[in-house]
Amino acid sequence: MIAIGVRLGGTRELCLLAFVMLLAACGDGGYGAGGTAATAGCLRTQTPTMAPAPAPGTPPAGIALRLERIDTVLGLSFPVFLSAPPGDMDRLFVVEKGGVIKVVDRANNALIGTFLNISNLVSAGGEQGLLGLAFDPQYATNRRFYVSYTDLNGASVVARYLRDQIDPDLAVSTADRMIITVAQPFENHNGGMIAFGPDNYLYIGLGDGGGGGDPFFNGQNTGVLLGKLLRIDINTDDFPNDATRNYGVPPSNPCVGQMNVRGEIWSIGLRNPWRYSFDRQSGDLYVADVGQGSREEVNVSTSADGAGRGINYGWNVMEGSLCYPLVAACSTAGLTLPAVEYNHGSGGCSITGGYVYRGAAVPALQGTYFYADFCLGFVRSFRMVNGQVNNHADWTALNPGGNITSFGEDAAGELYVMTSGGGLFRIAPP
Ligand SMILES: [Ca+2]
Ligand SMILES: [Ca+2]
Repeated sequence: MIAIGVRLGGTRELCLLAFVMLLAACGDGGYGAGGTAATAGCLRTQTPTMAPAPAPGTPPAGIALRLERIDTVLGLSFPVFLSAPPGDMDRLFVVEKGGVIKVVDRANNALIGTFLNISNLVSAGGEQGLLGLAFDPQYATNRRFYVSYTDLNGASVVARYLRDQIDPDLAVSTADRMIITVAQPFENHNGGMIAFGPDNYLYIGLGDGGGGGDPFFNGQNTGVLLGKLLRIDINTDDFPNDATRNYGVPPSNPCVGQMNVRGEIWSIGLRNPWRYSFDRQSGDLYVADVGQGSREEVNVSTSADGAGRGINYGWNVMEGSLCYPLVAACSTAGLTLPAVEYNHGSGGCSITGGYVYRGAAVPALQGTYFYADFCLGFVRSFRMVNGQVNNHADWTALNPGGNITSFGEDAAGELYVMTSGGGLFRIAPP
């Protein structure tokens, strides 16, 4: 039985008790204070206007969904992610926070085996662990995949591994290449999501470094990588003399060539972008950023609008659409506000971002984005239509019970939801 400390009033003590608050909107000891918005010339300066999202209602009439339990024989320990290689309709790869990736037969939900076990490299306390997995777009031919974890020093690491040359259900146990290591000042807010964009660059989400309130103002500091969404080219090495950085910086990144600004930056102003995703059809970017003590948020940036390029998502000048801290006045100039947010008043604590549905099992769900709350365990959805939130809905039939750590998307575009207690479910028609 895993103890879950529920956040009440946002006190630091309760957050420390909540050691499995993986997504943790925790740590607000009150010593943070709102920062000043970044002024780097490479960032977007226009503040988009958006009508307030409607409150969630009942699901659209005529669409019924259920959770199909698939963890029955898997014995999962704290699953935090699920993915599959492009085009692989036969298998699911489930990431356990402790450092193990398991392979599951998609047809009968049977455990095929352990794909990779790097638990000896991973610190797995609190929000730490093996947190992300991304298969190379050319995985079928180059056998490469990428993992994101906190190492034994607590630093955020992205490393490349290879599938075994013979056995497709097994990975080579040692890393093929270390991609990047970013030191973390605190144990919380590690981000950890990694995903290839439609441009085949690797996007890396990093939280603000933690501690509560962003005490070092990393979110708005364009000279550091924490509190950012990064975009890198994993097929080159622009830093041949630096063993800790083995990647390229795409020349099309917004801040390349700017003085004192990290070229890896794609978006800034993030607190803990625990999960984000690209709509596999449209390329639109959905970033769910975990809030401090008041607001949880989903940000949507269309492909036509650059899919997050140069966007300042606001933290720690703002938390959602509120100034941070609440008592302060702030300017929204240059900041992009969320498409959807919800507050902590009803027990919500930490957003778990999901995916836009592009599967085949429920055609009426096409284009619908799902998200959840870690504490409340609700699953909600909405659709973006002409830049506005439509059909915002609360799916009581999809509440799995327990703490929702993540969604997953398989090669066919079907979606999954999982819980810290080991539950794994497919979102399915009745
Ligand atoms: Ca290098
Ligand atoms: Ca924000």
